Amino acid sequence: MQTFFSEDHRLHFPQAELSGGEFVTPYERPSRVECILHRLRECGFPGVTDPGPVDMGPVARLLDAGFLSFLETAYADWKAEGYGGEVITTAMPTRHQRMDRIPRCIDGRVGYYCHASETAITGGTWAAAQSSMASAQAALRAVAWGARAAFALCRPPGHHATRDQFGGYCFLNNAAVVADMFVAQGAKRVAILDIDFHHGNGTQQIFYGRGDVLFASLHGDPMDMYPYYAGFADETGAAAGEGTNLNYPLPPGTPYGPWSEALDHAIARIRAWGAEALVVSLGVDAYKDDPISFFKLDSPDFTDCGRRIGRMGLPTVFCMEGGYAIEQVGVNTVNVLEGFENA
Ligand code: OKP
Ligand code: ZN
Repeated sequence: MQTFFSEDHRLHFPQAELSGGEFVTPYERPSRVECILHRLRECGFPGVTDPGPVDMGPVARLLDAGFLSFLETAYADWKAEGYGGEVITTAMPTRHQRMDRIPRCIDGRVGYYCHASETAITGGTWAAAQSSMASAQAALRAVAWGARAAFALCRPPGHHATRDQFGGYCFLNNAAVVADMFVAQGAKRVAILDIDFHHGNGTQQIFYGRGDVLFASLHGDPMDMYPYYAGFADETGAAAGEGTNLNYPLPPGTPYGPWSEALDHAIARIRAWGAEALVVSLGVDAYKDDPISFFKLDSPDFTDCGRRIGRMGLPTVFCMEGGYAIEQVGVNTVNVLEGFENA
């Protein structure tokens, strides 16, 4: 399968991430994708294609207009205020506070459009997030034109970004836009399978009330893990979307056995529902040595996982999400793709 990838991801590399009360070098760093590119080459995957420019039409159709214009000018607005550093929020509206007023000042706006303060916006973030989205859209086009599958090597990732909030290293929800583009092209039912270690709260939020896009996620139990306030099993969808949101929260230390049982369950539900196309939020942070995660998958397990996804027989777009064990992120990611191709 073809890979779509933009070098512009480099424009996003904040100096710091707030982690454990300290500023550390962000886990979500450029070397992650270099490692994946290296492994793709090593395994004889066809060349990597630059996606060309992003198409903001489908993005603007799905996401909040105020949020998009906020992202575009956040860094300039921050600098115009006289601030010296990168854009990091201090406050966010929480319970007992007003959610229906968008502050005028940049400090207030950043918090309004954010749900987690580990993630900084730099001068290059908007361009990088758009280039990540462009890769996802190019992969969608390849599949729409007849390829069985395509790999969008997205960076920064997207699945934590809601309709109107960034956070969790994510700015624009690539997988969500791809799913919505499948629908716009005539698919009646599209499934998103999120195998990243973290719950895809952004994707869930975007489709929670819709019956044409099913979202299924395997992830660390939010009682023990970010994003903490979403991802529970009783979140099943609302209104037209009732029954089309499937969460599989799993406890610390979960190995491949129970993880793959949850995967099979999700796959069976997606099949029974009658999905015509599949978007995979491909994170490999379920790996046993991931520095910020707590599952125990080993590298060969990712091959098996890819095989199970491949057996679904659906047109599939893979969108890269997380995976922070830098040495193994290439092997684990490409294992999923190889398993899929050899299914
Ligand atoms: C993004 B993706 C580290 C805490 C990190 C945010 C995690 C975002 C993960 N001390 N919290 O889903 O891989
Ligand atoms: Zn993750």
